[in-house]
Amino acid sequence: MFRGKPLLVTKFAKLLAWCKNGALIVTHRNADIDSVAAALALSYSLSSYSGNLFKVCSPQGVDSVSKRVLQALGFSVPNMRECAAEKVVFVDVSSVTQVENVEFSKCSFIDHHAVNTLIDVCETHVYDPESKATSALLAEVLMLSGYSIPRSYATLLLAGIMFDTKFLRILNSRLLKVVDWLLNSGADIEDVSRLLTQQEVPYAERVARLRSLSRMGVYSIGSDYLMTITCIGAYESSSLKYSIEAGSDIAIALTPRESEARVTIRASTRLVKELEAPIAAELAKYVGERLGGGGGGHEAAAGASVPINTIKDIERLLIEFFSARGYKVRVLERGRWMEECV
Ligand SMILES: [Mn+2]
Repeated sequence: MFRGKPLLVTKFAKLLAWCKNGALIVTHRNADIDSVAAALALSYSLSSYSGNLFKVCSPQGVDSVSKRVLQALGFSVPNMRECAAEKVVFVDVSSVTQVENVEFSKCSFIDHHAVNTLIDVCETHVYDPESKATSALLAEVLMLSGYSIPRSYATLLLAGIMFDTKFLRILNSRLLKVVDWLLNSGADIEDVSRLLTQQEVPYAERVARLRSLSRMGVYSIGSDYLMTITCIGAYESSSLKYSIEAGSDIAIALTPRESEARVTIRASTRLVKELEAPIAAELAKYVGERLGGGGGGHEAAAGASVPINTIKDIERLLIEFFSARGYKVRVLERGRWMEECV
C-alpha cells in the first residue's frame, strides 16, 4: 500500500546490525517525549535483539512533560551527562546543533524532521520526513519487522505520538495503523491523555481563576453572543482563557491597582469573524479613551488602563459600545464583580 514499507524495514535491519556490538542512544537536547519514548523503545529493542545493554543519554536532560510521563510509567529518566561513545544512534535529532557536547566517532539515526543534516554525517539511518513522529516511525518499523513490545513501551510510544501530533490532530491511515498496533500491544490511551494534559498550576493561580469565575457578571449581546466581566487581582490571562472556554465571546477582567485599573479583554474567534473587526482592540481603545486612559491590542486580545475611580462607568461604556454596533446588551447575571472592584 505504501511503497516505503520494505525499504524502512531493510533500513531498520541495517541499523540494528550496525548497533549490535554496542552504541549509545542519544535524544535531542532538553528531550521531548517523542524523542525520549523512541530512544527508550529503541534501547529495549536493541537490548533484546543483541543481549547487550543499550544506554540512553539526553543532553541537558528531558523536558517537564517527559519527566512526568517517564515517572508515571515507571521508566527511569535518561542520564544527561557523559553523552560520549564510539558509536551513537541519534533519535529525533535533525542536526548536530540539537545535541551539543556529544562525543562520537560514528553515528546513525532515526528521525522524522522535514530537514535532516545528519544524513551527510552518519553511516546509516531510518529516516522518513513523512512520518508524524519519531515514536511513530520506530513503532512502525517494529510492527513491520514483526517485533512485539511490552505494554509499558507501547504506552510510552503512544505518548510520543500523541505529543507530536497534538492528540492525533495530524492523522493519516498509515499512522492509524501504527496506533492500532500499539493499542493491540496494550498501550493505555487514557493514561497517555491524562499524563499529557495534566499541568501543574500554582495554588495562587488556581485561586485567581476560581475567584474570577465566582464573581463573574454575564451579559447577552444580541441574540447569540455573551459577554462576561470579572474583577481579579492577578492572573488575568489565565482566568480569561477559562471564561472564553466556558462560552464567553467577550471576556473582560478588571484589575484595580493604586490609581489605575487594568482592563484585560479577550474575544472569541466566532465574534472576531462575525464582526470582521479587531473587536478586542477596538473595545480596549474605546474604553481607554472614554475614561481618560488608553488602550489597544490585537483582534482577540487587548488591554486598557483607566483611572481607578472610573470602574463603575465601565459597564455603561460596554453597553454603549455594542449598542452603537446594533447589538442590544442585556444583563443575564450581574455577579459580584462590581462590589469586588469598586
Ligand atoms: Mn519528533
